[in-house]
Amino acid sequence: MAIEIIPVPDLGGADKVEVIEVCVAVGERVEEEQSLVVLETDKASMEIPCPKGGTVVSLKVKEGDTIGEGDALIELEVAGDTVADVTEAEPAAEIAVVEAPAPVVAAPAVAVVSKKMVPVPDLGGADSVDVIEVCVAVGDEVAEGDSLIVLETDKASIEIPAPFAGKVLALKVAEGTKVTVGTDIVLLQVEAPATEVGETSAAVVPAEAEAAIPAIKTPSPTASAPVPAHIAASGDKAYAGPSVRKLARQMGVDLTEVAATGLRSRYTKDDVRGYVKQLVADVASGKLSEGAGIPQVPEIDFSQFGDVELVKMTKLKKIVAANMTRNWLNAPHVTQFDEADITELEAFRKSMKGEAEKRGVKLTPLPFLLKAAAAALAAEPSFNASMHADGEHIVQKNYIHIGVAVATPAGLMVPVIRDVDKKGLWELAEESNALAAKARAGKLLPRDMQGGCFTISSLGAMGGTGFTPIVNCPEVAIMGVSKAQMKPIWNGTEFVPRNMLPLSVSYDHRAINGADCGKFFTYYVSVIGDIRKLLL
Ligand code: CAO
Repeated sequence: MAIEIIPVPDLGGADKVEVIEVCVAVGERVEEEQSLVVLETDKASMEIPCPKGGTVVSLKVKEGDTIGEGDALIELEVAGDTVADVTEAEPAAEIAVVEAPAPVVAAPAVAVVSKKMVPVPDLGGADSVDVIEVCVAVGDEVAEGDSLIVLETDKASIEIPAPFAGKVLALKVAEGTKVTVGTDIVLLQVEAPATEVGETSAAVVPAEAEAAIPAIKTPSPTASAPVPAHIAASGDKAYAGPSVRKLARQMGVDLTEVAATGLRSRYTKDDVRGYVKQLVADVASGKLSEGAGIPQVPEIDFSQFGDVELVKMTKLKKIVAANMTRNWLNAPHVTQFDEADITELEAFRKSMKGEAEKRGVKLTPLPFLLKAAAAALAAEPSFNASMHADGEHIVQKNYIHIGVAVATPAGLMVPVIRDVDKKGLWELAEESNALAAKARAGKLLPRDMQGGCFTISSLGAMGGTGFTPIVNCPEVAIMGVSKAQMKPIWNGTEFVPRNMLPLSVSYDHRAINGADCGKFFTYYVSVIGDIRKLLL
């Protein structure tokens, strides 16, 4: 038996993502491909499968953690002895030089070089001190000097910095516990030559590391010297450590607006995150629109009119709601409507059904719509652009990637098909089938949803005669497809039955003017009406 750390695999470009569900428990036997955790970005949720079978020894993440590629997910006991044991059950500060685990499916190997325990340094005489904040989580990369924990005496709060850079393998303290000099704080995985670390004895901080830990003096009650930056005066006023202030700065949060819930009115990272979450929710629900000059929708107690129940929104639905509000408010929308005659297209598509079956692919109108969109984007480049953030430029794109809106149980997702102009109809059919299936299974990766130039939202299978889709910013246009139906069309001498497809195009009027849309749409409709034009 051997113990392996299963890391977060390639997340397709996502940097830090949130753990929204841990699907396994310590002691549980897991099979290969069984989901370990569910991660959620602002675009999608994805399940991370176990690359091999084994028994869960320990969990390295919990719900709410933010993790990235290569971070430890779980410790797994597997058959075989190819991987060295790196469990926490080993003597904590004993230095082990172990080989990198054998590569697992789609996951980068974690090279554990050595482990060092970081203890509480000299506290300048303070005895038993409260841990009021743990600033790191298992899997975090810390740089030398980053705060590990915050201690609090009755006179001051003290941030204990990491004496060296490394990755947090295990936390030895928790908020609310008491520590004293020498108490273990965290076990760090550090990269150092084996010979150097091999000499370090157990439970003793290396001399060079100890030297790096400043002796932190607790100010005496009468001290009049300026309070060091990492020591905030206590009292009635709420205060925050550097890590919390840094987070607040990164998120553009003014701490004076935030309610502090930590010990002795101290701000915690969760206070900052909670504040931002609430803001987002308020924007999505319209509560926060007053400040933007938009009249607020009154909050009503609907139970006065009849029976009601509150249904929790999924995180994805909340994100989609916030994005829709953002896009609707940022892009001045215009929507234009037209109908395309798809009588010939449908006849051709139906004639290809047998061939489609042989290829094991479903040939709907969608690949044709995609192909025509690529042709129209090339013909009318103002549609294949984005507003530059500087407000002074347009970003003109020389590639054609098109998103397809897919309704999934968790909410709306828009996977992107790349280089639509270079792909054939069969390839587009296969790819759109596969991406829609992946979206519905909650398996889309961030890279599957990035880089779109234009979006097609097809409600054709459901019905409707037309709708006004919201532009998927920073794209500048989106097409809405409704249900095709036979209609009597005047051909100049008589009414003839034609299969008419209702289409709408919403565009950002900052980037596209009405005449551009007229050209784009007319060309699009003519190509869909006669797909031989795609060959020209
Ligand atoms: N008119 C008439 N019939 C249509 C049609 C249209 N415009 N579009 C598709 N159909 C038919 C298909 O041909 C298929 O019938 P057959 O099997 O007889 O050929 C049937 O409807 C079902 O198609 P489908 O939905 O499985 O496949 P699709 O390629 O048309 O669409 C997808 C794929 C992913 C776009 C769709 O399933 C989906 O999720 N649509 C929802 C998008 C959405 O929610 N948009 C709103 C976003 S808010 O702006």
